[in-house]
Amino acid sequence: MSEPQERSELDGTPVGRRVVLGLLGLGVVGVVTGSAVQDALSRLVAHDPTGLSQLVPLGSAFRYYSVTGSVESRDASSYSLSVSGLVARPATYTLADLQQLPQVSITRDFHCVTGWYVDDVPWTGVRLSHLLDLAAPTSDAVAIRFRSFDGVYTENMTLEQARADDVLVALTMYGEPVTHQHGGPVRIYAAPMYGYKSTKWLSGIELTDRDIPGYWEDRGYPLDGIIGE
Ligand SMILES: Nc1nc2c(c(=O)[nH]1)N[C@H]1C(S)=C(S)[C@@H](COP(=O)(O)O)O[C@H]1N2
Ligand SMILES: [Mo]
Repeated sequence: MSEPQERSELDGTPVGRRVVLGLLGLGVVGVVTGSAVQDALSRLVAHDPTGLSQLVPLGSAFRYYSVTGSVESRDASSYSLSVSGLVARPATYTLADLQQLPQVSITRDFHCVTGWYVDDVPWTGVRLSHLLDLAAPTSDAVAIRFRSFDGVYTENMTLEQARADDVLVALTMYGEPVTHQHGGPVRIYAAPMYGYKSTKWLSGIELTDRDIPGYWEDRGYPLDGIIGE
């Protein structure tokens, strides 16, 4: 597996990492540092069949990910979300438009495919299925391509997956507007799927006639990304 290029913006160094690495018999402490160690360890644990992951203190902290260095901030005056492609009614939503649509709350564990997770994260937002209903996908539409205003990140999902009740265009996290670091003002939260499916800094929802691999799918991550599969 190629080295993921996710960059963690988390500077802190968890206590006990060397101990943990030692426990796992991993001899690479000298050649990797900082978040690289954490990511390597996360991946190792994620794929470790021994159950050691339960002993390792990786849970309960978000890592902030961006595949680009820094991302411009957008707020109520500069944010917009387009719904386009194979739809009868293309639309562009401001943040206020999204806030006026019916809001749904979900609390779930957040799982990155590299092994870290956070328990019981509360989100609110508009069901993606609601925006899809408003857009009226044509009969050719089978999938979605998400875009980010970071200018680089893309994601994909089948229309069927996107219509699940627990896939949100998320506006709040922990009861507050989604912060810039977490992909605000608007990001996807796709509860059934690993974190990479939850596009941050969401700018576009494009209906397509095939499931086009996104940024991480092009780098080997599963096309579906369902947690546990
Ligand atoms: N635009 C964008 N969205 C993204 C990513 C990214 O790098 N850029 N990383 C993904 C991955 S791999 C994960 S685990 C989550 C992390 O969300 P967080 O940064 O809020 O913790 O965002 C996902 N969405
Ligand atoms: Mo991730």
